[in-house]
Amino acid sequence: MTQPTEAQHLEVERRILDQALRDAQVVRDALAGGHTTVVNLMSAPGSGKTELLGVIGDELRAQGQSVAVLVGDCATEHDADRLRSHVDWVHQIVTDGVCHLEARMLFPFLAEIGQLAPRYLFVENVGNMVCPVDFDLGEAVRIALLSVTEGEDKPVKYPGLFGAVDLVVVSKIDLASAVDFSLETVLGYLQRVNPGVPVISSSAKTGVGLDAVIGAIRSLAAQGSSLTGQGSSLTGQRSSMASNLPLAGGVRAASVGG
Ligand SMILES: Nc1nc2c(ncn2[C@@H]2O[C@H](COP(=O)(O)OP(=O)(O)OP(=O)(O)O)[C@@H](O)[C@H]2O)c(=O)[nH]1
Ligand SMILES: [Mg+2]
Repeated sequence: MTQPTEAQHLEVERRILDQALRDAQVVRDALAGGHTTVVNLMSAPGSGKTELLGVIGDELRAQGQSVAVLVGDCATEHDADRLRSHVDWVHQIVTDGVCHLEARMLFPFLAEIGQLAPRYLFVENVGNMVCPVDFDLGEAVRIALLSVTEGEDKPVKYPGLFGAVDLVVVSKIDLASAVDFSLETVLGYLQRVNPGVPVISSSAKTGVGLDAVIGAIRSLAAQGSSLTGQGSSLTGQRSSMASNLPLAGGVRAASVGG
């Protein structure tokens, strides 16, 4: 059997990504009427996505905003179980080993979410710093987490992810001194891959920075993002709106040192 040529391989890839774009539009169309903002959370495994969503859910609900979550993992329903008491609606998507979520995986839940019409639908992507970024889920806002224990250089090692988000949350800031974490170094690296991106350091355990994270999400949700809806391979096309967020400078200054 002959091997596919490079051109054939690229054509298959292009068709898959085109289909993924059409699928993302289905999600957008389904949720547009309910004024639901879809937020895609991406990061390495264990960087604190679920923990952060729990405290964000508590706070947004206290502010009268309804919150739904779809959470992706290769296996187990652990994260959905953890979030159940913190949000209005949650469902686990088990990908059976697939390293990212795709918009079509959201289809079975769209009717129910559409009826609920939550103010926010957070989608916790599978923990992975490479694959998720290529798949538009129909989100309006993209957030990357970087926990202090991962090392400061992740933005330059994974520019595809950190270059394609509206907001970076530096998580687990309560552990910063234990690992000699330098926020200044991270800010320098982020400046290279995503100039002007808002950066907020926070701890889901102590509550530091949470108000700022929620304020940023609300602000981005109100503005929308010009990053999304442009298709996959968003690297380098980050939103000029995000860089204009009023919080950017203040939060950076406020967050230094946790
Ligand atoms: N000290 C500290 N620990 C945290 C913080 N946030 C999360 N953790 C802990 O870090 C571990 C991983 O947190 P998760 O929220 O499960 O991380 P995740 O990104 O959802 O992980 P995956 O879903 O597996 O990708 C857990 O033991 C949390 O309790 C934080 O702000 N400070
Ligand atoms: Mg999780």
